[in-house]
Amino acid sequence: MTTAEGPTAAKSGSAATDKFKSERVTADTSPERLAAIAKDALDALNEVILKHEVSYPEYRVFKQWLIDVGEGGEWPLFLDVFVEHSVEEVLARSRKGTKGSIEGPYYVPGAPELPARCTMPMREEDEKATPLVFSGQVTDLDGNGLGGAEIELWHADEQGYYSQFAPHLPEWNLRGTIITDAEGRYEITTIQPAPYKIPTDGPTGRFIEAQNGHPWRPAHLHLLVSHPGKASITTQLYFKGGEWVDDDVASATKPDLILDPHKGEDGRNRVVYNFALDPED
Ligand code: MBD
Ligand code: FE
Repeated sequence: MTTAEGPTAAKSGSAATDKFKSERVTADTSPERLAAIAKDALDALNEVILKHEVSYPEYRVFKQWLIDVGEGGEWPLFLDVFVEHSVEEVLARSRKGTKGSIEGPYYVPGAPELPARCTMPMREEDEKATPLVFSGQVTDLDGNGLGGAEIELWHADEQGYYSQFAPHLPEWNLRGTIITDAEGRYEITTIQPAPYKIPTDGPTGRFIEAQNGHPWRPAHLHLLVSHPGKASITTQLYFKGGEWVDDDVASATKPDLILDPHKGEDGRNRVVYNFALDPED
């Protein structure tokens, strides 16, 4: 949805690009490995052109689309929706603990610290959504509680918007860094987010339309759980029976990551989910 004060593809796309560029990324890839990956990537693209007998007009439209994705700041969005799941799949091969999922384009480090029992930063009147009380324990692979673990939690509001990527929201709305208690436990009060619709007014939206896809992700919570001496886990949690859980445009759901909240006596939805962290790589 695009409203006067709501986000647009161009605005949230360039915000995601600006955030990404401020991070300064590096990788310790050897020149030999880089050369092999670059060659295979180019071979794959050329293979598609030959297979489909791509014409000059089609080639030029492709070139223009690539330019549009860059100018609209949509590379973080496009890549995280259509490619990141494979990178996560590779990482998951070496992990035994809690299942991971993709980070997506809307993580922001440095969210306000909150105690183990807390309410997420949100607007007045409880954010006009179903309250969700999310509790559990962070442990190592042997089940030992990890006190002082950090749970970075970020998610969309009931309209599907993320703070810092939609200009009408307070800076840290629905973003927090929760510190577990001495036993690794936490109880976080937040709200149930809505499904997320990829902006359809930009080049990523046009791409989705062109392949007859839909632009939806199921409602989800994003988490990054970390503790000194342990491997951090970036993951997402979804809601049982929710729309798009079985058809995520970003291919990022897993059976282990689906919550089944139940209404408590106080009318709030409650759910328990525990995290087990692998040892440091
Ligand atoms: C999201 O909220 C998201 O999590 C991903 C992966 C892509 C676009 C929007
Ligand atoms: Fe998301």
